[in-house]
Amino acid sequence: GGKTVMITGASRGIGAAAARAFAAEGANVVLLARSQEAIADLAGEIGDTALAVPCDVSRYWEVEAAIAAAVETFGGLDVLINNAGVIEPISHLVNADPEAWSHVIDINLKGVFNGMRAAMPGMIARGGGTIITISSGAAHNALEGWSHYCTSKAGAAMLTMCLHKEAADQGIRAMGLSPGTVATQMQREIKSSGLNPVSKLEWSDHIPPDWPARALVWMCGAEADDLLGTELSLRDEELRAR
Ligand code: NJP
Repeated sequence: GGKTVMITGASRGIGAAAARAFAAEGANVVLLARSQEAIADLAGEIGDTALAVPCDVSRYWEVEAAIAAAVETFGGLDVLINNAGVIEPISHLVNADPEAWSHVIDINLKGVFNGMRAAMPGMIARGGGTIITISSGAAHNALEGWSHYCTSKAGAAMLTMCLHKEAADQGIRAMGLSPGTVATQMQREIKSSGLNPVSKLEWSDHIPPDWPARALVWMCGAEADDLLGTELSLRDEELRAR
């Protein structure tokens, strides 16, 4: 069979588009998210080469169990896409709810660590693998009301650099993808928040989820090796202009 690709946050948006794109390339896809029904429906649509595993990436043991299920079903894991992420509640630091703030860090940053930590041993044992983490223009720009999100994405970008430093020589291909402003539920939440750093963009100017999905497929090939330890940015000039 083809290679096996695990995608976190596969219930909708960029993750669901990535699942379809990898499946179209002949890969086995392992779909993780909290919404059981959505990932089960997507797996049903893709067929026998898809496995849905309900998982909250902020819980290490759930991620480890999901990887064990992937290995049991498909024989091993070749690619991990750390895509799961949240942005709500958007709020200025002065009003931020402390519990909610750290919950975002638990998903967007600790969740990325959880995926890397759980996937690495098996990948290294079988000669290597690719771990791509979804970054953001917000990793490199301070955006009003987004302190939790910016901090989590900056940390996740650093985790990719650390992973590359420690494990490139063991065959781990670590990279980030900053997807630009993509038409997903997250952007609808941002639009309705009143604290929207890209509010000038029309919905039709947003990148379709299929673009980052196809970029992820390309990044798994040797053509992308110049990107190892760094990230690829798709059209984030809207943020950079601020
Ligand atoms: O957002 P959305 P995107 N455990 O809301 C899942 C980044 N990004 O596709 O658990 C496991 O449609 C959630 O599933 P569920 C962004 O930061 C985006 O835009 O069922 N999964 C859903 O499948 C994020 O890292 C833009 O609720 C969890 C998915 O995450 C990635 O792109 C720009 C979870 C979110 O789907 C995908 O976001 C940018 C958990 N604890 C970066 N919590 C953009 N859209 O413009 C959430 O620079 N999920």
